[in-house]
Amino acid sequence: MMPDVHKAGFVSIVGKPNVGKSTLMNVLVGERLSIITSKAQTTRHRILGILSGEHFQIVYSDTPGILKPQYELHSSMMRFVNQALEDADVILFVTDLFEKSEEETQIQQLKNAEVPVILVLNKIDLAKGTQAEDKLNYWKEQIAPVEAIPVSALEGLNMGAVLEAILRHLPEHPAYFPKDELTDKPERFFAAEMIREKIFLQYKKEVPYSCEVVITEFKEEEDIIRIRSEIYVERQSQKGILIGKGGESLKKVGIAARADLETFFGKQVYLEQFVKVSPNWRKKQKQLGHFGY
Ligand SMILES: Nc1nc2c(ncn2[C@@H]2O[C@H](COP(=O)(O)OP(=O)(O)OP(=O)(O)O)[C@@H](O)[C@H]2O)c(=O)[nH]1
Ligand SMILES: [Mg+2]
Repeated sequence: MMPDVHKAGFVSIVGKPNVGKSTLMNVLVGERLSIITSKAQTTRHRILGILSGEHFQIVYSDTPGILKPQYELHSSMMRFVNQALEDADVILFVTDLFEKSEEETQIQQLKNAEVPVILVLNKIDLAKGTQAEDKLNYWKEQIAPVEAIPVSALEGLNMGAVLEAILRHLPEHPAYFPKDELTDKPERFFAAEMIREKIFLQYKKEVPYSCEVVITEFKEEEDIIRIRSEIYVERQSQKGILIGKGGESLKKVGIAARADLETFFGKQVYLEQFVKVSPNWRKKQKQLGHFGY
């Protein structure tokens, strides 16, 4: 690359739920911006992660996993995916060893993309025999990507190759954001997400999916941040599960979230949690609007 050439562009990370998109973005950016859990549909928003070098700026978009919408919430999530695809200068299509073949529409969309598609095959740390090679060949045949890279985001394997591939296809352009900017989301968003991550990790079945976290107060004082959070569930029975006997379960969420918040913000955190019921919020456009979807 000529030293006086500057490259910049939007790189959208898309793929099915749970393939490791968020893990990959966090490693590529070097920050814990997106929450990660072993459950599908952890990410519900488009989250920018910006990596700036002297001669480049990569604006990653982590996105929700692609699925067939069952609720209004899912439709909003898929709108975030589509917006990220529309903005993309490069598409990072992430799949893993276990993902079954995509639907035909998905394949056509990737095949006909007007921008370069880089295929990232994740979780190769778990590959046996020729599994990774076979999957790579399958995807090369299906979508003819400009590059196909086997990686393990979890173990940081082949991350350099992904960065180099992106830089090869990034357009010449001045930086879009100030070079010290990391993301487009406010502090409150990350606070809410960290609490939601603990809920995803701690509860089973439909409870995590029925939860939404809203930060109603975020007051930064000299040596402490005071955060007031509201956790919305869809039914009264879920409220009981979330809080637990004598408030024990919710307390655990609070302790785990607070530890992460303190690391993230580098400051002591005082966290208040309130649980509320918003019947069937995932199906209600107006309520979703209030929640930022
Ligand atoms: N073994 C292994 N596990 C991984 C790897 N990358 C991610 N994971 C795990 O896969 C699970 C899903 O990771 P995420 O990064 O949340 O996946 P995602 O694609 O963002 O998922 P959604 O947000 O739900 O669409 C987590 O349990 C990760 O720890 C990898 O390279 N190897
Ligand atoms: Mg994710």
